[in-house]
Formats: sequence, structure tokens, C-alpha cells
Amino acid sequence: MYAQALNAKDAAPAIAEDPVKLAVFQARIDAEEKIEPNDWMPAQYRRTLIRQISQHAHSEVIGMQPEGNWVTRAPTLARKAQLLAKIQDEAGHGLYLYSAAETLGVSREELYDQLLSGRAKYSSIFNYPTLNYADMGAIGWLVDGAAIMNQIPLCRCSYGPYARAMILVCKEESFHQRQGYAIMLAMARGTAEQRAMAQDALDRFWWPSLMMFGPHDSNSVHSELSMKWKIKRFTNDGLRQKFIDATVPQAHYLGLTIPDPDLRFDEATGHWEHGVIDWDEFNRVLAGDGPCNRQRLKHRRDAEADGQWVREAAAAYAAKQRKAAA
Ligand code: FAQ
Repeated sequence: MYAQALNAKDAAPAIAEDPVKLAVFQARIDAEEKIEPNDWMPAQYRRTLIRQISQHAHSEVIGMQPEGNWVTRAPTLARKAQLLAKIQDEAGHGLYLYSAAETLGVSREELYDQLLSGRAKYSSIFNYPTLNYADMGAIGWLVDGAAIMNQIPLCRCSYGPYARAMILVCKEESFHQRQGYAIMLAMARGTAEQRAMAQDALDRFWWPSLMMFGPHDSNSVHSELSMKWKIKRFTNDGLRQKFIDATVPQAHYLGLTIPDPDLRFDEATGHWEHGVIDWDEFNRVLAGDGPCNRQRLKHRRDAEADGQWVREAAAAYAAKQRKAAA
């Protein structure tokens, strides 16, 4: 019942738009003008943005859970404080992104409802468990690393509020990536046991991180239109390749092994060629059947229910203040 929707089944049918307005809109996009909330835009542009921005916001919110588990277990006070600050940043990104989505005429409550009912997707990566502290390093290094690779081009997204939100988000994600790499470096240079933990974290997070970039281009439902409208600037495979090219040398520097026997550097193209991604696993996770999907949504729903009295108290207090001021 609460499985994440597999395809764009919630998408409304295409609306026939005024061809003149559409041509003017496309010309503005082609001229690299930003589209702002009160500007005319095709219904499908609006829908695509609401879908992508809200999925992004949900990812930030659910993405706090795998790390939240480790705040009390991080090895030193400094490590706990760093992890807590990172998680707090993610909450901020979620709120910022919900605000950007609201500029498109959808309410935050509606978006929350889509998440809690399981109708909305969030990034597949957050349905994997975090089993040891090195996972905090791997998440910062790989998950934030993949997030930045995907989000730097979004700073040039044609929709103004989303593009501007991405500037702050990317700055913070870069910091997260570095703190994650610093954890990996400390562990890779530590005891044999710590090195083994770092390798184990890389082994478990490598392939799910590659899946963050979305399906193979040939199966990407939205890429063509999103590229035409400059919501996306690169295809899923294009960004995945950039991430691999940037990350493999970083793994070598750590002295760790990427868990892909087919990984090889192609001198001719200058790219690292990778093995086959397990798309069945990706589709299973998207369909709600990953290792932690149920746990993540249950936790989120419980938190929402636990916070109900706070929202009610705040609303009652605001009503009292209004009455007193009247
Ligand atoms: N997981 O046609 P496409 C972070 C869905 S933030 C789940 O290629 P599109 C920060 C896709 O939505 C991470 N679903 O779709 C952090 C679509 O479903 P729909 C999140 C996925 O939109 C770090 C269907 O498959 N980042 O990590 C995934 O053109 C550490 C067909 O796919 C963003 O959201 C997936 N991996 O391209 C927090 C960035 N991939 O709606 C805590 C913004 C695809 O038709 C700790 N989003 N799907 O039912 C994007 O750039 C794009 O939406 C893509 C997908 C590239 C994710």
C-alpha cells in the first residue's frame, strides 16, 4: 500500500498548450532567462518541477534517518557534533526545497501527505541500512558526492527559485562531502580493523550511490523534456560517468578497492568504464521493497504523529494571540 510509485502514474495527461505562449516560453529558456513563479509556464513544466523538487525535499528529510542512527554512537564528541550539524543542514535543505516547491502553487501539507502515504518517491539510497560508523564516511564521500555532482548543474536550472536554492545547498553538500572523505581517510590510515570497516562501507554503498543518478538514459522517462526545458543540464548516465571519473582516483588515494571487477580506465575516452548496474535491485527499491523502505516511512509517520500536539499547540497559541489583538 505504501510502496513508492514506480512510474509516472500520477502524472496528469499532457495538456494542449497555446502554441504562441509555448514558443515564447521556449525562447526564454533557450536565451537562458530564469522562469519565475508568476511567469507563464506550461502545465507540464510546473508538474515536472513540483515532482522533482518535492522528491528532492523528501530525500533530504528521509536522508536524515540513516545518519541519525549514529549520532549517539559516533566515536568522539567532535564527531558527534559534526554529524549533528550535517543532519541539521539536511533538515534545512528539505525545508528550503519545500518552500521552492510551494512557489509553484502546491502546499507543503499536500507534499508531506504524498510522502507519508507512499505516493511520492525519495532517493533510493536512503533505503539502505547504516551498519557501522564508517558508513558515515561513505555517505558523506559517496552520497553527498553524488548529490553534488547532480546538484551543481541544478544551480543553472531554468526555474529561478530552485536554481537559487541549489546554490546554498551545494555549498553545504561540498562541506559534507569533505567531512565524509576525512572520515574515510582517518579510517583508511587507521588500524587494520578500521581499514576493513572503511572497505566494507565502500563495498555496500558504491552501487547504490551509482543508482542515485536514476535509470539508464534509455529508461529515463523525464530526461528528454527536462533537458529541453533546462531543468536538467546533463543526462543521468552523463552525470553518473562524471561521478565515477571523479571518485575512482579518490578511492585509490584511500587505498581502497571499488567493488567492481569490470572497472577499467579507457585510455581512448579518458573515462572509467564500469560494470553492469543491477537495475532489478534499483526497481525493487523504487517499488518499496528495499532493505529499509518500510522502516524509513514508518519512522517518518511516527515522527509526524508524535509532533501533532506541537502543531496543535502552536496553532491554538496563534489563534489566542490573534483574538487578543482583535
Ligand atoms: N531514487 O525519468 P527519470 C541527497 C525516479 S539528495 C528514487 O530519470 P528524472 C542529499 C524518478 O523520480 C538526493 N527514484 O527521472 C543528502 C522518476 O519517477 P516518477 C536526491 C528515482 O526526475 C545526502 C523515475 O524514477 N537528489 O542525497 C531515482 O528526470 C546525504 C524515472 O526517472 C535529487 O532529488 C532514485 N535514485 O531524473 C541527504 C536531485 N532515480 O516521478 C542526506 C534532484 C530516478 O516518474 C544525506 N532530482 N527515480 O515516478 C534529479 O536530479 C532527478 O529527479 C533524478 C531523476 C536525476 C534523480
